[in-house]
Amino acid sequence: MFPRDFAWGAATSAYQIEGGWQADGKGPSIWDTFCHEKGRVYADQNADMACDSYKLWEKDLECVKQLGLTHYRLSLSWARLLPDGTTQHVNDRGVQYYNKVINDLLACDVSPMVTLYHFDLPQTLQDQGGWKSPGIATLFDNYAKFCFQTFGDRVKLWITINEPYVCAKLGYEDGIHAPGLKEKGISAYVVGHNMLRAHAMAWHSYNCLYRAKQKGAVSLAINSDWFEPLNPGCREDIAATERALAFALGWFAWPVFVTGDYPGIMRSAIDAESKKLGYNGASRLPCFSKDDPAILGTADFFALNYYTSRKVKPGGGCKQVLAMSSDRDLEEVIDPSWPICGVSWLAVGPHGLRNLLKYIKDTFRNPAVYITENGFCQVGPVHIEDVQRCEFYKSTILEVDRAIQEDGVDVRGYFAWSLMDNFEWADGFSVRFGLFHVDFSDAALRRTVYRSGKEYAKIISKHKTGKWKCQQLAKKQHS
Ligand code: GBH
Repeated sequence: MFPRDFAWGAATSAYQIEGGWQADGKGPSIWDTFCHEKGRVYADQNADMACDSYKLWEKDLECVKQLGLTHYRLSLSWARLLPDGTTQHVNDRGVQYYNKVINDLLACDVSPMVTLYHFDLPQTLQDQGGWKSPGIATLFDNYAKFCFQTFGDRVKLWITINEPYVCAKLGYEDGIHAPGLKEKGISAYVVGHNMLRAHAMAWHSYNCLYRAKQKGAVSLAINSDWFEPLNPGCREDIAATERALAFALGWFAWPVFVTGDYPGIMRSAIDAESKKLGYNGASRLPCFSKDDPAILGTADFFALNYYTSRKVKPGGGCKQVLAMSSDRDLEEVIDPSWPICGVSWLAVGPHGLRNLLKYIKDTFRNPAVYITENGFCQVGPVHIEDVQRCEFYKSTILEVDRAIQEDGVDVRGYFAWSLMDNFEWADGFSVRFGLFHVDFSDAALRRTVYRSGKEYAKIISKHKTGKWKCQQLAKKQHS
């Protein structure tokens, strides 16, 4: 029982699939640099080639068609379009590539959802300070306007930035994503701040310059786990859970959807910790000034990337170091009954997605929601008959159905991560999220559907409605 015109999608991102890292005038990105350093990525792998989608796009399109998707979410490589990051120099062959992808999708009745930034900053901009520098917001805005101008006649769903949380925390706090910095307790907040400013500028540009003509919608993709108290009767565990949600979902959703500023819980936790450690000076969590673009209201829908759940209790406040983990001060527990799949962080509590959707409805003023990523991986020997992942998709989509029918959440679409196996960041090719298997040892990088891909196609064909169903029916009647 899914709403009419529900979007049934799958997602990928440029660096994870395209390869062609130096092809046809593309500039390097921070992920090219990061992967070419020793010891950064599993087995020192890189995505110089990846799924070679820059050359093999038509193979990807076959996969999209085989699943019967109504939507395909992809990201643009900033450095492929603008090799030095600025609009001073446009790489026409990059433009041609994405034009072909978008046009081919539309020719098959598949709507593109396009992400402008999925972790791959042009290296030249990193060299000028990257996301730590306030000037990045204007550079991003220029890039965004260029993309709206070039592709917006055909693209109606835009994501500015994918997972600012991951960029900030894994890139600048933990150092396990590019650019690999470990400036604990400081830089992640600055980066998150500049990402919000950049996102808001781009949204305002779309709103003022393109919306009337192009009639699309713009948001940012926010990732969050579902959190619940370890002991639901314990006040400290409940407070820790609120803190966990504020530091993940709230960090970006609260400013955009509720107040234009960070959650109070987050600021007071950070400031209290600064005081405890004798850290003087301005709040480590930056403040928005009157010169900043208004942040509140800069999303036309809620884009959620959801993967996993945690139980939470207080951390005990005993770490005497400057770090986000000290600010959050909590301990996360995985319920042993939640199925795991080989990566330490991904345990599936199928109820988590439904709960998070309900929480979003109640906390962020009942927005239209697209689940822009959700998935389950396999690690180790490949199983084309991936029964566990079939179960995962069935039970998860059932939870989405319940969120819509029973909780009244306005969910507009679901995007599986990912269309095909690809470069899983620091885990390289060792972790497979695809609905299609990619044989990375085969020169042709052959794509083969998994059983979970077939299962997802079945679910889609059972539920899809609207123009897609009509067109299918029309085709049937003609043949
Ligand atoms: C998404 O992030 C990304 O958008 C996508 O590109 C990626 O391929 C997909 O997930 C699958 O991972 O290593 O223990 O520090 C999802 C959110 C948050 C999940 C950070 C992994 C790392 C935990 N991610 N988390 S750990």
